[in-house]
Amino acid sequence: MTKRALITGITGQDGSYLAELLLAKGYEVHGLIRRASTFNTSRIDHLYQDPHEQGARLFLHYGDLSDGARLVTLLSKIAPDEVYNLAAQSHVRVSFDEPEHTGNTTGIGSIRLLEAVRMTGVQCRFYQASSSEMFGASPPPQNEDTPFYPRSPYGAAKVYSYWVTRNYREAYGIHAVNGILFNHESPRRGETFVTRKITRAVARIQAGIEDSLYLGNLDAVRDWGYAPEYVEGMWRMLQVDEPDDYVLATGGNFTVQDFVVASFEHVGLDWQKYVKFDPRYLRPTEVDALVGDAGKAEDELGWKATVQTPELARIMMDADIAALANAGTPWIDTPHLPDWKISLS
Ligand code: NDP
Ligand code: GDR
Repeated sequence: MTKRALITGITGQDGSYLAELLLAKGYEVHGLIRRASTFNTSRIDHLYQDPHEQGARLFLHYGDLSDGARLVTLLSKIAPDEVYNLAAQSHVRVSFDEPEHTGNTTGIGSIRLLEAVRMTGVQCRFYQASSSEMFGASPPPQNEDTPFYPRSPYGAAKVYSYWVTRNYREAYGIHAVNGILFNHESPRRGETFVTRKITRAVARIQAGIEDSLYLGNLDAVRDWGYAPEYVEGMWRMLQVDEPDDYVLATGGNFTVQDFVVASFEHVGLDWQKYVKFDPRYLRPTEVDALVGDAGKAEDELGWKATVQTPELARIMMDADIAALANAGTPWIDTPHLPDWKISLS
């Protein structure tokens, strides 16, 4: 029997890798996408199959985590075996600017989806994209038993989603699990997260398109892994018959400055000539250090990260250099606004 999966957030970094993985495993994959005035499917365009074609296994549906009725309709129509809830307003700094929207999507959105599962009675396994940001101010190393101490509206919303996922497991017997994932990155990472912001800028500096990179706090410690490995861990969590919660991490311990140095060194440039400080990128409350202990996932799922942060920086640098070479000079044509440039935060 072909297994059927529903992925919210399929157009994001993780959703795109997970869709690839599940299609490769023979699944029929359904993805929730938001209606936008521009195309927002660039990360999954290479997977697109005309639904009219015989044998198509990828299907996209308009929907939004703020629209509970739509989630109920989709759940009953698709009747998936596995649901991966990856959709979220996922940017920590932006969550301070848009706290209510973040709560509505990243927090309440999860219970809307869980309610859709409960109300329709569809027998499925449910994965919730929980985050190391929930640990916040709790000192490293962090594992499944570390107390939560979120430091942002995003982290607080993820704590809510974590607990409702556990509650629906205990209250209604839904096979629901939390994957507590530490930072994971890739060439598909959104351009405003710090790793991609760095590798994209270094490629452009090397190409002579830009001459500086503005950053905030360089001292934060993160445990950066490689996203394709992490989606494999998500899938493994749902294959275990007894639902449980798992941390995925590399256990590595690097500062933002370490990532900057590795990226500039990769192209033979001195980072201190180009990196400048901009307080706009500081957060009202920072998470100083996240370093994960993924021992439980290794013991019970056989999952272990193999790509450590320095190799990740090289992968992302090479991809950004190649993307620039292939695309030519990526200026948007703005004939009426000759001095206008996009500013990414
Ligand atoms: P991205 O920001 O790349 O993708 C987020 C996805 O959610 C996009 O597909 C986006 O759609 C969609 N989305 C946003 N708001 C809504 C909404 N209201 N309704 C429906 N869809 C919505 O995130 P990642 O792929 O990096 O992360 C996946 C999940 O894992 C997120 O929940 C994130 O918080 C969590 N996480 C991520 C970690 C990481 O290091 N990457 C670590 C731990 C947890 P659109 O493309 O239209 O914007
Ligand atoms: P994070 O990722 O907040 O850990 O959340 P991000 O890459 O945004 O920040 C990492 C660290 O870098 C510092 N920093 C900057 N960050 C950004 N974005 N831009 C800058 O210019 C900059 N300068 C310094 C930050 O202060 C921070 O300490 C990510 C997201 O994917 C979440 O969805 C996920 O849950 C967590 O990882 C685990």
